Amino acid sequence: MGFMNFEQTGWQRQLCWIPLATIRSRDGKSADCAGAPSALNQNIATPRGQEEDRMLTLYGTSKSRSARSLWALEELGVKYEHVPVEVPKAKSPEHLQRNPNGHVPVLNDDGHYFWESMAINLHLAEKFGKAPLWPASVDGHGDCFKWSFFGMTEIEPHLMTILRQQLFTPADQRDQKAIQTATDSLKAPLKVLDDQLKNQPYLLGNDFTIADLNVAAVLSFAMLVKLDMSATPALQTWLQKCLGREANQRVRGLA
Ligand SMILES: N[C@@H](CCC(=O)N[C@@H](CS)C(=O)NCC(=O)O)C(=O)O
Repeated sequence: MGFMNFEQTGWQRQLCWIPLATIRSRDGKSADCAGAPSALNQNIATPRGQEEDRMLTLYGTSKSRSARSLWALEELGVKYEHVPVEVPKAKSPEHLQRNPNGHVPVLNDDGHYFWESMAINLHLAEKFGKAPLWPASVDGHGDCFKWSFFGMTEIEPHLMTILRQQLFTPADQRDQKAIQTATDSLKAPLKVLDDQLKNQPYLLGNDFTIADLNVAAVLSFAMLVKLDMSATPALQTWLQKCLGREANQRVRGLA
């Protein structure tokens, strides 16, 4: 079988998009989403050309898409505060002030609020990253945008369809046709990735960049649904390598 053999963590129990959790939050008890700060990374990187006196706060539990922004922060080694807002609290009045969509993650960068996980990561990479994580050239930046948007638009929606069906819909109510359509729709973009990775270790070449982080973070959902990726071995190898990075492993230990 071509299933990825990753340990499944709290995601399955606490998954961010779990409909019941969302319904519960909309039913009231919304109130307070300000958890106690749980993580203060001690590795300090400074924005290029500035002294480090600004404050970064990332809102969102690691059992949500916030994991990808926490991963970016950990890779960058920036000092940040983590407020692990849980998904059912994302629609609370307090959190809606941070993000009118009522979603996590949200980044507060010295009073400026950013939302959308990929935007957060690209912003962080541009501001705090150095080559190779954030490439030196403008064309390299374009490649990071390209792969990140590709991950969000060509891959994530199909994975979410499968995930909602497989993990949150009772077996006898699953829409098998929707699962099959989503699985079929993934074949082409996964082959694009596999082709890109056949002759080079990372998406842009020899080095891990924010593009790899963003696409691998999206594809981490594929493991939760045990997607068969045996037809794309180069992609499998790359995904194992990316998700196994120390910075990502640290995130799995966060609230
Ligand atoms: N496109 C957004 C999606 C964010 C999103 O949907 N986050 C989920 C958690 S993984 C959420 O906050 N859901 C709360 C809700 O729907 O009430 C991103 O990538 O940041």
